[in-house]
Amino acid sequence: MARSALTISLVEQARGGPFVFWHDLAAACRETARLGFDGLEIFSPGPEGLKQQDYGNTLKAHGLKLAALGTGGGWLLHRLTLTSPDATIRSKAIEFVKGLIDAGAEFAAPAILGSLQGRHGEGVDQATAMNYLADSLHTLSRHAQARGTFLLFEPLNRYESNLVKTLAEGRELCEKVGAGDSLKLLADLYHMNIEEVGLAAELSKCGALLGHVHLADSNRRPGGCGHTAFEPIGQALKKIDFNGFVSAECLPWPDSLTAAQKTAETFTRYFR
Ligand code: LER
Ligand code: MN
Repeated sequence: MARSALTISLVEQARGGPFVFWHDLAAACRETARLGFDGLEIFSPGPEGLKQQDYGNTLKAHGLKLAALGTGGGWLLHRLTLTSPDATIRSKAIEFVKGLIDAGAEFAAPAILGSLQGRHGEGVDQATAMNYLADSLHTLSRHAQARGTFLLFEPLNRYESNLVKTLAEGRELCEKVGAGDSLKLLADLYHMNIEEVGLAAELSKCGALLGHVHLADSNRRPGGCGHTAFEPIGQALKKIDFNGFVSAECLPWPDSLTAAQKTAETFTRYFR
């Protein structure tokens, strides 16, 4: 059965982005637990910034699981990517992700590789960028496996990257990397709404390769506040026995608490 999660950003520079809660981890945990969610996903400035938060104990005190750790702070704050033409930047990006894999592994939670994947153009052609990406995923998923966890790779819509936009392309890349269970796909319903022909059909094709879902409606507002049809999506996840997190990476619209409540209703109705 799918598990439910909300998101929090601890990165001021991500302001305006799709996270339910902002900055106050204790308050976010309190509300997340009160509404009956299973876990919380954290977008942090990186391994060092995360260490300053007593996040493990705070989550535990509220009976919550760490759902996943985002790595996009490495791009947002340091302009690191795995496909930069600059080898020093690529290797710093790898170290950044490894640090978050290690942090997540303490709580059996995966790290997410999303915006840190970068894009082709500006000094790196498509084939080279895809090779850099595949090599990095190989290194990072092996690192995750050695820590007893796995890595999540997230296809992004055309306005955010030009490398891997659909789940089919994501599946192809995972096959090429050949990392087995240590590399899984993250399906972000907002990106999928832009790129896919059919959401439920594409989710069904992922089977056990699907590791995590980002839940947002067509407009990136909380699920239930746009025009995405969640019924067939929920059914598709049930059919593949999805037991990962459906995590609300959505705008705090109209405010954080209402977004959390709306997500709880949508999750209970379609995904429980
Ligand atoms: C960004 O749009 C996104 O969906 C994140 O999960 C990627 O880091
Ligand atoms: Mn996402």
